[in-house]
Amino acid sequence: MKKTVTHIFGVIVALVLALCMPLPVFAEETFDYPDLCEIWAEYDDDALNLEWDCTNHGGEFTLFVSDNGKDFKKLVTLTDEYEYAYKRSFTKVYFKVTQTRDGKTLESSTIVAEKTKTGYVDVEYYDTDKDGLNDLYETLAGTDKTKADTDGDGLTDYEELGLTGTDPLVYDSVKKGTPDSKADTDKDGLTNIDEIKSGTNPDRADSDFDKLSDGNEVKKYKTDPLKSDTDGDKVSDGDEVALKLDPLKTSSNGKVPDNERIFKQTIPADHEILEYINSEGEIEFSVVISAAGVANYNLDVSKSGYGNVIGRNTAVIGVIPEFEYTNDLTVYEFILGAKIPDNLVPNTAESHTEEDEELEGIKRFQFFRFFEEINTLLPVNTTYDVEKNMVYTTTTDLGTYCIMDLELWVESLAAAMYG
Ligand SMILES: [Ca+2]
Ligand SMILES: [Ca+2]
Ligand SMILES: [Ca+2]
Ligand SMILES: [Ca+2]
Repeated sequence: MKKTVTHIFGVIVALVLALCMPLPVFAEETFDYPDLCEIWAEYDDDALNLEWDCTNHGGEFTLFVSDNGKDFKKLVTLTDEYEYAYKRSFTKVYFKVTQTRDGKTLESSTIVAEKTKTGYVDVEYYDTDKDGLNDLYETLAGTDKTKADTDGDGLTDYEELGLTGTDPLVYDSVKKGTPDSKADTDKDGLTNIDEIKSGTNPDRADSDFDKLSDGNEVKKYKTDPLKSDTDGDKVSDGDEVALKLDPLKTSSNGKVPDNERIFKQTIPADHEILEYINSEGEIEFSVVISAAGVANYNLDVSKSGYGNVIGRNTAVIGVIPEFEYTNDLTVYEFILGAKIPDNLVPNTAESHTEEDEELEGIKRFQFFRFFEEINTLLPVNTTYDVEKNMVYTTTTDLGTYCIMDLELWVESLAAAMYG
């Protein structure tokens, strides 16, 4: 019987995985399945070959058959046998098996075999109570396969296991005294049953990731909790609320489209969106941006993909950042600031400062932008705040920027020319 054992339990594992649901709670805690007796069938040569297997072998097996999934009749009783060839004609037929061993009886899930018009026979585990969880899954979860809502809390077993993440065996598993349907698992202001009705995720406070909770969208702002930009003007609902725009109108003031409404916003060097490019003791970048939308939600900051190439130039100092902004939102002005740490301010090369005081101290640091179209770094406007060791560039074009030590650059050029 080795072959059958592998076969049926392989099917069970495949089936549980196919349901795309977390395994029942008991399985996560102990990885211990209850004693099972499960049946499967395959159609071959005009016979439906039924096979079953049980956690504990031996005993007496009774096979039951039904044509409606409810009224089962005894088909055959066998001792220590694990297969049976069913040869009667059918279009749709249901089976289950019981094992009687040591005075105890264990019943399998019901399977249903259905013949399609082409003669192919489809076999599935049956969902007796039609709650969306088939009988095998219910057996594994310990729920009642004949009752859609085992614990009577207003949520079906499927809703609890697949949607709300609540316990299908406990009436008030979230909050004592409150049925799970009326509880608010994700604390977003909507009860679990209301979330199921509105299609939102009962286990995530902000279903559409627009930074407004499902409850606030439905009750306060009347926005769509499943659409991050309800009015379709490219400014997300959360951005509109934060900027005091109207998330239900594409032009809140009736004149300028919301995605062209400019707000001047400062992103300091210690802001979390700059932490990829800033680290203590190195050059620290900061941003002042005049743009539509909430800048720190829409500005994407990373280390540039061109960094490896650009960084080969020994005159380039520090991290090479890249900035992008959400498409369709206007950027009016982008001021990139770089604070040069004290230890980098004194000149390292001594050859040119006497001749050119433009290369003295932080004034020798120049912003460059990488122009992808021509694969070249070109200098861009650079201003200084000498008191604060700050170097700035002002632009409208985001992209890859870097800072070059012009004195080192001149020196490397001279070395290349004169050897
Ligand atoms: Ca329930
Ligand atoms: Ca909720
Ligand atoms: Ca939301
Ligand atoms: Ca919008």
